[in-house]
Amino acid sequence: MPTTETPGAPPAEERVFRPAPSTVIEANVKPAELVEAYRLAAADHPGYWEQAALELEWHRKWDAVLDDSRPPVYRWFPGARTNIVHNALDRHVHIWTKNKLALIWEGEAGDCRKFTYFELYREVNRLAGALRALGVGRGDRVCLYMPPIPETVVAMLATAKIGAVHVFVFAGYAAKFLRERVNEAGAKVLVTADGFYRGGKLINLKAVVDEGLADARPDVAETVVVVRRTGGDIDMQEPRDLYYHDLLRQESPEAATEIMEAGEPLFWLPTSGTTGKPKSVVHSHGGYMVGAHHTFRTVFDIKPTDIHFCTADPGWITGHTYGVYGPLLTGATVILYEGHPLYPQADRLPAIIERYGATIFYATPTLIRMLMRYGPQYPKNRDISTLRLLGSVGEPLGPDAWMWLYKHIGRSNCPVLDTWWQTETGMAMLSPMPISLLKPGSVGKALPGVAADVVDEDGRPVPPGQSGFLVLGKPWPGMLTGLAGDDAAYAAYWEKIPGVYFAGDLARRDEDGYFWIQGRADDVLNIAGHRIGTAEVEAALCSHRFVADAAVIGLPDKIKGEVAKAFVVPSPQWQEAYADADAFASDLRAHVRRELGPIVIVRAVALRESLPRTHSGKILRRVLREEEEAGGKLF
Ligand code: 6R9
Repeated sequence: MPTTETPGAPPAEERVFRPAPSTVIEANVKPAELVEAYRLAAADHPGYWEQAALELEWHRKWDAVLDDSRPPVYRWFPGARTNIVHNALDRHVHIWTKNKLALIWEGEAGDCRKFTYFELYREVNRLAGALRALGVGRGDRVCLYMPPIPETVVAMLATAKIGAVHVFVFAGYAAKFLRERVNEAGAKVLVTADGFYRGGKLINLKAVVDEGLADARPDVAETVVVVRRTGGDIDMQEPRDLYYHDLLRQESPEAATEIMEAGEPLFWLPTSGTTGKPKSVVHSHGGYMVGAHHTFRTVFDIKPTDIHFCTADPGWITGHTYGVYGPLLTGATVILYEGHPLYPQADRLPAIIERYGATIFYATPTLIRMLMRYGPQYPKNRDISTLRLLGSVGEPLGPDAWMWLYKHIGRSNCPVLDTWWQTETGMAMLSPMPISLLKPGSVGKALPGVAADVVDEDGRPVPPGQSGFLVLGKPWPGMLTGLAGDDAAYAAYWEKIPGVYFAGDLARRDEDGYFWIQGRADDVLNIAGHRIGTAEVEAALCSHRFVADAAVIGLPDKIKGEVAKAFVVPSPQWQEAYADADAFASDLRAHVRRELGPIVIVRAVALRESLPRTHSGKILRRVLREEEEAGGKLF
């Protein structure tokens, strides 16, 4: 049962940080407005989201806000018509944002390209025209296998503009994965690049495309549009392969925007797959647009002067929602960068913040931990005082990384917004607001209009402090409209706990309604009948001063059922403090015991230089478990 209280539960995090008075005074959503938002959402859930929808332009208004007559299929804004690109791009060309910077891009070598809304609009229109000329139309899938370059944003928007559906395959995925996704999507056109730079190396992306398409279905990827990024030597196959720039040369800078039904698909996106089997999540023009716009405007508190630095690759949901659509829907300026975050120098990201005056920095715990290893001095020679908000997403941040981010990047002056959400949710669901009291390690409360709860297996809410399943009780506009070609898997989200959406995570909620994510339910440890989230043990390990990063799995144990095994990335100075790895390991075991109580037994500790992660940076505990079963590699 996940409802038992964690034995000897860790001393609840007691630190609380208050926003600066200026943050409160200037916030888009001030305290009284937040109270009112919660009140309205509780009294009239669709009414709350209707107000959010009215912040955008529609070609036809909805017949109803929400059609929930056939759960678990929910249709947001049935009858309404729009196109997300109308709101993200077209409408800016008629207002003051026309000549504002939409996109700032920095290549790994420090080369920079900037696009105003007007320039981006014209480029998107050219590609939209070219795609139409290639026979792509409403509902057709276009596969994007793109590195983080401006043309990637152009390709997403051009595809959506003509009513086609973009299916992004992150450029780090191998040929086989690309082939499977292109086949699954039946994509006639694939947009890619010759290559890109990462960590000082030229990556020949087009070679992977050629390999992936070699035995793809014959009716897919009839055309491959290739952006010249590196000018590297590639094999262009006639008549399949066309250069992007050749294609666009003849095209008009004006193109009509296809007017879509709110529920029509905007994109498919394969989930990053910590469990192995990818699922392609489908999002729509109407609901997703409302969710992305509203949360970006309110949670990220976006102002006309903001420069938003989203470190996520555009190929992940974070890149889609808060790297492309959210910023453009709100008329913000967004920074996109190519390459490795620590190359050519460890302070590359602070250098980007300094160079362009970024005001918001949104990153992942993995990235933050990478920066933390440079110690408290980091980033000493960079002026990052333009920052006013920090965000994190993707994994539990943990109090230690939270504090580091708050102090060293935020100068104890910027709220840390730890946002919990998923590819499936499309938009942030749990998060502090800039005016909230902040608790290091917590993802804050459910946002207004989000009905999150912590329940037991039967769907009964568990008391504060106890661990349970994190569920969403009501539909929300950013939600997935389905999984490509798999209705049963879509329905399964609502079946594990009847009637509510189960996200797969375990959480606790405290007396104040703040959520604490404990990790994936699949990863949970069961020690002597007590269920303990991996995140909790990992956070305890990371609070040790010689631990840079940690992952935990369960080992079978005859008496306890399960005990923990820890994989630890030590910080560089550990060898000065301990005689050997055994001494370090026993201190770590004692440390966890002190932090979490005697029931949490760490049986073994393995020291590692790094942890296996998904491309988007999530720890692959499955791989650690497999290694362990195959004999492990204990140090
Ligand atoms: C946006 C994104 C979703 C899973 C989710 C959860 C984990 C995301 C988190 C977090 C703790 C946070 N997750 N945000 N865990 N704190 N702030 O990452 O989507 O790639 O689909 O992953 O990521 O386990 O269920 P996605």
